[in-house]
Amino acid sequence: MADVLIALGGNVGDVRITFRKAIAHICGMTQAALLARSSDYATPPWGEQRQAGFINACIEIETTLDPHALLFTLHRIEKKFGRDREQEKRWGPRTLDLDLIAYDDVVLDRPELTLPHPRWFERAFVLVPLAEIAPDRVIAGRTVREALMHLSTEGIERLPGLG
Ligand code: A4P
Ligand code: MG
Repeated sequence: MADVLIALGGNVGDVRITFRKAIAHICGMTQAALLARSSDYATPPWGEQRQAGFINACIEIETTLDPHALLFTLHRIEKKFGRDREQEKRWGPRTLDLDLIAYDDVVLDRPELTLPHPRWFERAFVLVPLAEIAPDRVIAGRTVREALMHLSTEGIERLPGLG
């Protein structure tokens, strides 16, 4: 069993409902157990700033799928929830983005799959939810908590549960 951290993001449609359904699909389609789920956070758009604010969250799962099979499944789930990679810009609006942040301590350096995620420590919208569920997890030699100390969390707001 591998212990995997996945970041969820989106800013088109009812993103919190999309997350809820997507997490159910992730567990169903990857034979995974959900170990932890962060709160949802409202986050200011990063990269391309002229777009709607995002919702972000992180989950920790345990799965038997290998990293490539897992990423393939995550891409299928993104598509199911309306993501169209052909039509979108990098860092632009999207219904659902699923990024693999870490897969056990596996290190991979390929364009189609880099592990740990090459930009995980640059993004408060990933680290704030991640720090809620796995503050002491060591990724590429540093803890999530330590990485977050170097970033501004301005404008990031934890949202109450949907009930
Ligand atoms: N790929 C390689 N390694 C990985 C990995 N570890 N996990 C490849 C996932 N994918 C990986 O990914 C592009 C390609 O990277 C894939 O084909 C995959 O094979 P992508 O997720 O489609 O690309 P992207 O999302 O446009 O770019 P990137 O660099 O992942 O950036 P972001 O940060 O995900 O950009 N602002 C806020 N507040 N919240 C957000 O969630 N998201 C974005 C999107 C911009 N601004 C945002 C947010
Ligand atoms: Mg992405």
